[in-house]
Amino acid sequence: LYYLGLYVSGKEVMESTLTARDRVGVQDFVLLENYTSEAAFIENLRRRFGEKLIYTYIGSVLVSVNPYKDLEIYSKAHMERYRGVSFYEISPHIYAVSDNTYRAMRTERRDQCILISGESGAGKTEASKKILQYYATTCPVTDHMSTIRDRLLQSNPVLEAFGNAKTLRNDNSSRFGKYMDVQFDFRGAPIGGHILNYLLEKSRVVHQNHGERNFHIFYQLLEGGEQDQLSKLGLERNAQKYHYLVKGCCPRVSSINDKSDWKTVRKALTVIGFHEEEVEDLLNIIASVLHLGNTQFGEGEDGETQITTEPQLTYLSKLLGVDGPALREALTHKKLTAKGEEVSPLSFEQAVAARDALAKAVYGRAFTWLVAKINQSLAFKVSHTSIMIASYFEQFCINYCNEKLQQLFIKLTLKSEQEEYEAEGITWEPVKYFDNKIICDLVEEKHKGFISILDEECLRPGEPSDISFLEKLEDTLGGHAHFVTHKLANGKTRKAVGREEFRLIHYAGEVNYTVNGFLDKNTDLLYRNLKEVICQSDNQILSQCFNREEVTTQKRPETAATQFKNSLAKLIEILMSKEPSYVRCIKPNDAKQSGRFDEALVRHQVKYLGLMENLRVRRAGFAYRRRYEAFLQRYKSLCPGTWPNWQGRLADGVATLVQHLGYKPEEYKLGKTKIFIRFPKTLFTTEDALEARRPALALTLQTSWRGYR
Ligand code: AOV
Repeated sequence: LYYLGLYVSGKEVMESTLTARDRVGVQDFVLLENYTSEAAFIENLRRRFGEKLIYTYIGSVLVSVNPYKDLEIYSKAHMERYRGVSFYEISPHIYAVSDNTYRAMRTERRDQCILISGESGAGKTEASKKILQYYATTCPVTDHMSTIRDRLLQSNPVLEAFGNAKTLRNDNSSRFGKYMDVQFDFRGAPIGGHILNYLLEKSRVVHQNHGERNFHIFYQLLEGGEQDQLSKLGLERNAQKYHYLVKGCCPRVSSINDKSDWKTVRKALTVIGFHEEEVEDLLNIIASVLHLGNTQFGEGEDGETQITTEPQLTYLSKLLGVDGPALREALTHKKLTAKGEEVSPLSFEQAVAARDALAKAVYGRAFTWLVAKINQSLAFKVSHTSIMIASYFEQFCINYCNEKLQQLFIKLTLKSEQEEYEAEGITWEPVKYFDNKIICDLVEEKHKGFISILDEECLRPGEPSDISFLEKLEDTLGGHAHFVTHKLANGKTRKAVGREEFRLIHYAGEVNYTVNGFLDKNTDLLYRNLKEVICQSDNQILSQCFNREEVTTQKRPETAATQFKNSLAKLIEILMSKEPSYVRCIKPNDAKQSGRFDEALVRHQVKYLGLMENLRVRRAGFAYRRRYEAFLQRYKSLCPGTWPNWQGRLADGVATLVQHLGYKPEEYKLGKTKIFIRFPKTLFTTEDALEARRPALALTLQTSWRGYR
């Protein structure tokens, strides 16, 4: 009965996959006849997308296209369907990846990670939430663990409130990099978690582009906060009143309900275990950022810069828990070195910049504190096998990050292919592919790489500027095959690159970057005297975030790019120690609309996600592989010698079967546990033969369905 049941389970799937392939395409790109054709690849995606099939595999890599609407494929019943089932038996799904990863962790006892990549709005955050929900629902739990599980789930709304914002590309865009680690015990129950955050887009606190918003939490507090709470914070229930909230001219977004989101966040903070005082300190910080934004400067009688908004200053000193006069002094004067007491007055522009720097620093560090706090609540001391979920962002940094991940990805895919061939005793045929190490080196190499040059320029005495940085780049990198500026070797000008731009030729394509703002963003300067004032704060969160050590040391803080480079190196190290699975997310259109498939946009993503490269490596030798028992099980009815049950060795059974089916020697190879099929056509012919026989068989099989599993 078991066998028959398995067969039925196969049939159910195959109807929507292999035999209906003209209509819905193939469920695994390795089955594409013309696997090197990008057009065929995209056509397959488009067809499936049209049938609301948003998931497709490349071997074990899941490609996902954002449907921009709720498909009814995430119910508990769906989760059940994917439990304990292997990839090929059932249509592709994020739950299949979740489940396979989970089982691999348990059976192989190796740490796993799921790597989710794709551009902004492609569905990475949603995918990671679906994975978490899958584990939360399907993993065994006890009472204590259900607390951890709830906290894991509740950490999402909190992180999103503080770290996500409405952008042009995504109404709920994560503006920070995030890896989430879930730890499991030997029974496979989730017992802890850990979140690493990096590079929050702090500039958003003080500035937003047109059509974008600040972080959700500000609007949530103003919309949802109780009246007396707002009064205590000196806030009005009107986002329009706050300079930092209206730079993008869109405090309201139709797809977002700030008021109800506030309730969710408040509840989540409690579930995670935040004390009331901590929440209060946190809200004081949020409010102080808004007051900082409304702090204005003017000129005094002697031409000195002074604060012209007294009420703001009063609120600030109260909310930040610092001395008023000291704060006033610090907002209008600067002190650069630790030694000596020299302070000099700030110009108007400098004062504005110092104020913004303070707002960014306070918010950024409070965010880091928040993540640390969530981690404490999820902490489980002993190290255990874990599954990690990751997602990424920001233009230059993200492209560099992608470059690194692509390198790792190709390396690991090749490696695992090679290992499988070896394990199966099949000769490995080398594959040609583009190694993007040259571009990674261009960015990160010591002394002469892009980041080194940037850091050097930032720390240089004199008057470094974005333009002087660009010149330095030209001097050092000019002539590199992947770095281009407007200057041509013959003294002429290249029109496609602006005078304040440079172009990097990434493996995925060319990108022009404007050099403006690179220096500022990299140094992220906060004057010492402002730090000194905040160090004295009564606010518990701030006093933890700004410590005295920092203002007494002579050491330069690490630049943003170097920090990023280091955290990326750490990430790669973590990933190398785990068995990776991949989810590649694709955005079908820029309008956030369901049902629209913009081919040019998709083609671009297919390219820069390296999907064709991936498919080539995966398809290099054999299109398809299947374990003997599964293969035999599926097709044994096609051969009198193997039907109804093969009694001998599995390998012999498969050999008998394929001989009967007339497979030619060059079409397949038999490994130790699997059959490898070189061309999809071979498999399809066999599938069609099976289909032709199906009705008669299916009848006898219906009744056995229940006995399965
Ligand atoms: P991202 O994480 O990749 O962007 P999201 O996961 O936030 O993108 O997805 C953007 C929006 O697309 C979501 O808010 C949903 O409305 C919709 N969406 C995504 N995946 C699905 C799905 N499987 N089913 C239905 N709707 C979906 V960014 O965080 O910007 O890089 O920084």
